[in-house]
Amino acid sequence: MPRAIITAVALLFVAIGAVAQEHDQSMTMTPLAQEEHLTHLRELVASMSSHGPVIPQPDSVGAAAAKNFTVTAKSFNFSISPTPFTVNQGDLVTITLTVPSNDPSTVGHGLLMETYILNGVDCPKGQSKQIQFTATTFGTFGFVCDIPDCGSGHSLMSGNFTVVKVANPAPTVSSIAPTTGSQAGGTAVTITGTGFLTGATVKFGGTSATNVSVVSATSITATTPAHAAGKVDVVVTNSDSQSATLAQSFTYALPAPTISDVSPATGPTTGLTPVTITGTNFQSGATVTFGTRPATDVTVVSATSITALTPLGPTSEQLAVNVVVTNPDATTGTANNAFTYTVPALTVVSVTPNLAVPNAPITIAIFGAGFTSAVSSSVTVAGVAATNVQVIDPVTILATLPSHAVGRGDVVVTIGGTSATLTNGFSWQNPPPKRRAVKH
Ligand SMILES: [Cu+2]
Repeated sequence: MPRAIITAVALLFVAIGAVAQEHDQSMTMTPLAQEEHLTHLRELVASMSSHGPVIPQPDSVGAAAAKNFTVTAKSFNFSISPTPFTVNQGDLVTITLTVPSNDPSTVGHGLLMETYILNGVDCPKGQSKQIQFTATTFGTFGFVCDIPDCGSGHSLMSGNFTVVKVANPAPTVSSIAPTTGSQAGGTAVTITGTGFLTGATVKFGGTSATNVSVVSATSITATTPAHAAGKVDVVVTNSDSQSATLAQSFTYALPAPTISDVSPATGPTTGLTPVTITGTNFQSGATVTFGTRPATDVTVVSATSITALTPLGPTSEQLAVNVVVTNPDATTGTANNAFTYTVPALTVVSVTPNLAVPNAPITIAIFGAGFTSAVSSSVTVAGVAATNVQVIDPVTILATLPSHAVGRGDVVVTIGGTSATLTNGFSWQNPPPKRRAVKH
């Protein structure tokens, strides 16, 4: 502002003070005159100031440091202790404004400051007033006495307050929990990262979150806004405009699937039973499990129908299993004990390997059906008991055969009181003689 204008403003200021002094000191200004006076003082202190964009006062104070000053207003200057009248951005500033009881003024003085004390605080003689704010906005802030009739030296009462800009590191966002919520919003989430400042805002897919609370520099809690289904970016923006984005980190999920029917509801533990699952909200790409095993040939026919082949059943006696549909967005629908496996007739189909050299133990895999660990099982080959008999699944048994002479015999699997035989299923043979050069 050109010096001439400052001078003119100052002269006008003096003139107002002089006019006020001509009247009875007890006469108060009309509300309109008071407002005009404040407007004028605000213009004056603005002309004395140079600062960054005004950052509103935070809801809760998380100040970097507490800075206390005593500002003694007297005819006709401000004396400030300690000096300089300077703080760092983010500091919590407490000003004790006092007017000595022996001050020559009759009405005391006041303090009006650009940005921070825009309505002025008046202080009668012999009293103190406490003023507190967080130095959110950096820069130089002019201040004046806001009582125009404090005396003829009133226009001398001015000064500057300085807030040193503090460059905060940009925030970072490392995680959000939970990572999924309803399209309707309302999911309470915790965002973890670094450098969060009081007053930070959060957006999900460009829409502002609600109930944002900066718990600490590394934690923010918030409530998700409503949003269409899909993955969205989560953006934290600090009060200094620096922001951090965790891309595609929150999923607005479609409603979770439900299962109302599994048909047929039974099938053998050998699996491969074609079933139709009826329900709601099935998404393309959904997967299905029966107990602990994934179904095969899963086809999402529609949002309400899935066809699949059952997997192998359990080897235990627990033959009723849960059926679970899992959508690609990780939501699940469960039908408890919706499918019951039946144990088919005990059958031995094949043995791998089915021959060995004599006089050495060997482990074989026996394939068949109706295998279960619910009752005890045993295996004999050519009448000799195998050891380490393990039911791996309803169609696989592992067993170790002791060493045996050349020969062959039946493979017999006994489970509970039932046996099944693969006739001449295993043989011991000497290796073929070493080949000599073939003569032609
Ligand atoms: Cu004054």
